[in-house]
Amino acid sequence: MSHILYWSPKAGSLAPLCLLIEGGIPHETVRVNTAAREHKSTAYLRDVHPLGTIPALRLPDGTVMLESGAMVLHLAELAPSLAPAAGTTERALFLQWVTYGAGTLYPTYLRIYHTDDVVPLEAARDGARAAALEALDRRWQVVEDALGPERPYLFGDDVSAADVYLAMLALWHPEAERLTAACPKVARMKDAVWRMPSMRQALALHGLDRG
Ligand SMILES: N[C@@H](CCC(=O)N[C@@H](CS)C(=O)NCC(=O)O)C(=O)O
Repeated sequence: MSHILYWSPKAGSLAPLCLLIEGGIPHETVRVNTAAREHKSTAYLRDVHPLGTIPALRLPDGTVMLESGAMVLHLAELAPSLAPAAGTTERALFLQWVTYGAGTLYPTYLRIYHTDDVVPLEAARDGARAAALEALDRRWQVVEDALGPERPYLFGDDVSAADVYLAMLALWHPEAERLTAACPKVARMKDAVWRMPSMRQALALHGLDRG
């Protein structure tokens, strides 16, 4: 059996798919039709993801893995060229950036796009969304400050799985021009990831290759 990635167009499956392709890891893909609420179906909740979210990754032995950040780290282990060597300072920072994406940036987007999940009072949601957007600015600035002046990626000229993950998260920014103006090095990193043939394929599957 190969890996099976459960995906949908606007979900966090984009980075894992790019890494499966880039790493030459045998895989299949299963589209989850969120418009038809397939991710909340009894079968999906029982057999794939108990919280009904996307992505999910079925490993070759049939075990289902949750959490996009963990998938990124796992795939970088299967394709070692996608991460700095274990035990080095660069590896420590690689782990930091993937976890930063998963634990700091991703939840900020959920505050913007799924405000009703975190703010029960409808009248408070606009304010909460504005506060989340400001938090997002501050959180991207940390990545901006870490990127070097000339070379596109976190670790110079060699792309890592952390760049791919952060590039996916940059795509989700609700005001792309605001991010590019405040964080030009983040925008340059995303553009470099976008030029990878593996990302072009992943974008095409997700229907995001126009623009
Ligand atoms: N921490 C999870 C978050 C997954 C997540 O919230 N995915 C969103 C799409 S990006 C989703 O499926 N939302 C649908 C819902 O919550 O019902 C991960 O990183 O995999």
